Amino acid sequence: MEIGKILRLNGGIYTVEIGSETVLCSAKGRFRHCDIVPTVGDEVEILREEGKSSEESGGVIASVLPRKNILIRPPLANLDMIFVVASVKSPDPSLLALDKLLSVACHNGIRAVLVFTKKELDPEGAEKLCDTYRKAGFSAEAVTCEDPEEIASLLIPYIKDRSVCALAGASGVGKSTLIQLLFPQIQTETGDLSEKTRRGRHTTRQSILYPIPLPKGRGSVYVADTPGFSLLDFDKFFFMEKEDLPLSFPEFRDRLGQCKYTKCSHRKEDGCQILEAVRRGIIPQSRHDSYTALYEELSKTKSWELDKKRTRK
Ligand SMILES: Nc1nc2c(ncn2[C@@H]2O[C@H](COP(=O)(O)OP(=O)(O)OP(=O)(O)O)[C@@H](O)[C@H]2O)c(=O)[nH]1
Ligand SMILES: [Mg+2]
Ligand SMILES: [Zn+2]
Repeated sequence: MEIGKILRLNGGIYTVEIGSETVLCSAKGRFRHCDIVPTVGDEVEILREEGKSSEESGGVIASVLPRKNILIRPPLANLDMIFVVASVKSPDPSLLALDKLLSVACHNGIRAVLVFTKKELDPEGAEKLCDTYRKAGFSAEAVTCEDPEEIASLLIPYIKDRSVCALAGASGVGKSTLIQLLFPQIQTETGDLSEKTRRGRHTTRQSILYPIPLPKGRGSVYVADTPGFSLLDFDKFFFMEKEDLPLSFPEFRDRLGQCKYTKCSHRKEDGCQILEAVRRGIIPQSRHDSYTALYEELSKTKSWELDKKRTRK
């Protein structure tokens, strides 16, 4: 049995990196009756199929090794960090979608760094967005594809040796463009937003993990390009119990447990320390607005629904 890493999934066929080769693998019916779905980023055990070259289906995924973490949307396993990408304009950022993604990352123990793209379209707006998120305790950078050197100098330091990182965000914000500018040896699909559908014409359709060799045989880092979500899809995606939500807002954490009521939901209660921090401008208003919206969304989700959605592919 050999161990490999899933780099992509296309039409039911997995591309698995085993040492220095890539092998196409199927998962057969093995996983149909359990909650585990082999996912890009997974470490897997592979059974080679005799008599077939690696370009054909060269193996079968026999098992998925224990995961550090797993995201359902975008579907990715074992992430060390995530660049949460939004454009300052075209498309306009949805802070709610951004905050939801940040919440999902924090909940799963994945470091999140914000990247605001297309800053040349609104430099002031870009700075304001960075300020908001830095105030909330995140790292945030504003970039433009017109300055690839700046992109590299700002973003590369976040990518640690041998780590797995992903770019995620709405469709058309420039995730594939960023990867292309950071790592010119990689061919990603990038495209204009079509006027009609507001989706990228060469939109990324699946999560793909690109291995990027480090110099002097130090191994690789892995960078994942992910399909941009349309906001409608993302709205329907539930992700945790509402009781866990406050913990997934890093700027809330120090104040939790200090409210007047132990069961404070931090929305409108008297003596709420979170609300007090919002009033004093310490916690950005937009972050609290997102918190309230997500809390209400999660309140409508029954836990059996959450389980179903959590295990759904
Ligand atoms: N003005 C401007 N346009 C940019 C910038 N970065 C990317 N774009 C354009 O934005 C469009 C979408 O870029 P992509 O990289 O395909 O976006 P994506 O996030 O990968 O989109 P999906 O694959 O659909 O999720 C392309 O036309 C890019 O040329 C930028 O800094 N400024
Ligand atoms: Mg893309
Ligand atoms: Zn409170």
